[in-house]
Amino acid sequence: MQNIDEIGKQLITQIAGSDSPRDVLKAPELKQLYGVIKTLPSGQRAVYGKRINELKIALESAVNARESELESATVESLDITAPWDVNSGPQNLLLTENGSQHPLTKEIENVSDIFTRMGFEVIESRQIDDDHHMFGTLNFPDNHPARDGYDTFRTEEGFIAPAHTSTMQNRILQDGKKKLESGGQIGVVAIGRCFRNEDLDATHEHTFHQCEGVFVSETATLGQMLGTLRSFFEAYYGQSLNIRTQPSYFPFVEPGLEFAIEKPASLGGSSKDKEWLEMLGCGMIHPNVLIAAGIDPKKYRGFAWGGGIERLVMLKYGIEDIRHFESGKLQFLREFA
Ligand code: FA5
Repeated sequence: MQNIDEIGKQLITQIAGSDSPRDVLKAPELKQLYGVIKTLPSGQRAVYGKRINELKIALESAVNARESELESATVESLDITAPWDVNSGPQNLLLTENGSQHPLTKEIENVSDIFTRMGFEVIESRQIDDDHHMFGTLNFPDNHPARDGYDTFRTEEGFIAPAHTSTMQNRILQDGKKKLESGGQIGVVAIGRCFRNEDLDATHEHTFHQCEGVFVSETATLGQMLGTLRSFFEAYYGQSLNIRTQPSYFPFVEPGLEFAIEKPASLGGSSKDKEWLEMLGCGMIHPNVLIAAGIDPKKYRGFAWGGGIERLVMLKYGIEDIRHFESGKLQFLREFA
């Protein structure tokens, strides 16, 4: 019995210092101890067997403790930030390539930077909305045919995937009300995804991005709006541009305009045949839209615009089909890496 205690102590000490503790259980001393049972008179076997069992349990728990100690030491020393050398690592792994920003992400950052420099706050638009923000606060009367023009996707619960970023107008106006009341002005640009259930072609996607601008002060004018838009497009395309507007109808602006730029020679325009490219819809914010946000239209006036980001980028880089953006085609994406 004394032998069991001594051998047990020795093995437990060995286990505690071993890098492969389970191997200690194969020690010849243990085999000898187990072998003794057969040689004992039957009266002593039960007591001896019980002690051997206790020893086995003690050794097993010492092994488990040591194994978890070793495991946690390994985890701690693993440096996941260490550079991996493709030549010294395991063979036959796929080589990885550096990823790059999606061209739209890059251009959205570019657009945001320009408006930020002009003094606008830039926010992201929502990706799920409701009838109230899509139509109600934007002066679309109930059952008005203009609602159908937006080809909206709706969930069974009645939510709407926004078909334009104008769904943000009421929120921007409500949030900025206090600024107006304390003598300031509202100047916010909202950028984000829009969704339309319409036929797809080279210039129409079901999912695309828009950039919405909202400006309100006591003295805002249409001239300021045209100046703001011209400055933006000239900064974005890096050159001076000819601009033109023509009347258009949107229930949430009065007057409503379509804003176009003349295709410059550097972007494929011809000096012989002028080509006018419609870039966005815009206008002076309708008094009913200001009223819906609790802003007095007799005291304040504002302008708003909304334009597609993809078409802006397509012109800049001569991209012929809008569907490339969402296609996930690496050949297309690598051109912007
Ligand atoms: C609107 O969406 C209005 N909310 C714009 C507006 C805002 C007017 C504020 C007045 C004041 P429209 O449906 O024309 O307008 O779309 C604006 C721009 O979004 C288009 O000029 C185009 O660049 C882009 N666009 C619209 N539908 C698609 C589509 N299916 N795929 C890609 N771009 C699109």
